[in-house]
Amino acid sequence: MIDLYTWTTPNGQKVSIMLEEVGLPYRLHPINILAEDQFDPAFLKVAPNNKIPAIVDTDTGLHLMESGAILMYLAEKTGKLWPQDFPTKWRVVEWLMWQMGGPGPFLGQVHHFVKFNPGKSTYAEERYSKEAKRLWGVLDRRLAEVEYVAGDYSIADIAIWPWISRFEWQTVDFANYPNVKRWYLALAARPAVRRGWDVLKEGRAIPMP
Ligand SMILES: N[C@@H](CCC(=O)N[C@@H](CS)C(=O)NCC(=O)O)C(=O)O
Repeated sequence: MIDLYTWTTPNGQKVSIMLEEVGLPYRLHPINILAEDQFDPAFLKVAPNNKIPAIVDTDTGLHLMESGAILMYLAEKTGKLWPQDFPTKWRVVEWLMWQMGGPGPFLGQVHHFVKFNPGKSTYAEERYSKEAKRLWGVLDRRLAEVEYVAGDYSIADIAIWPWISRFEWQTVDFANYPNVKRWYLALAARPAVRRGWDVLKEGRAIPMP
């Protein structure tokens, strides 16, 4: 059994989508980051960085924070969505790390400055909006070459997709990124993605371009 500590954000949705894809049983522990649940000392024991997502695997006793590490752990535990043949394995790691270092932090800053704090820093709004478009361009060029970012559907797609699902906050126009659109719609049609995206089972619909 996996205990999942999460909230309705892209980093959290990555893990619930993965759990739904691989079919592992899990118990949901909502951590309302707007109510500062993430600073509860009990949560700190599971997630020393005070951020969601985190898991505890009752089979192994391991607790784990950081969504990229959790995706790799669940993939290795189940033998799914992370091909282990050399060097294919590293193409998946490459795009997973790209998400962790690029779309995660930078699209997060677009949400922060453009969506929630407009007018507070023109410099930050311009800088992060420009970076958002650059990152979307990188993804679009990659997806012009391959069906999924690392070839076959993998944890790399699961890491990136929830960030793209917040496109309405990111000052981008899907019309300029046709390959991202094709890929986005393909993942949005997957029942496991739909279930995992609506992690708190609120009946919310995935935004459609
Ligand atoms: N690198 C971390 C980032 C986790 C993260 O930023 N989580 C956000 C929600 S998406 C959070 O818990 N924020 C609460 C806070 O910053 O206090 C991961 O990928 O797991």
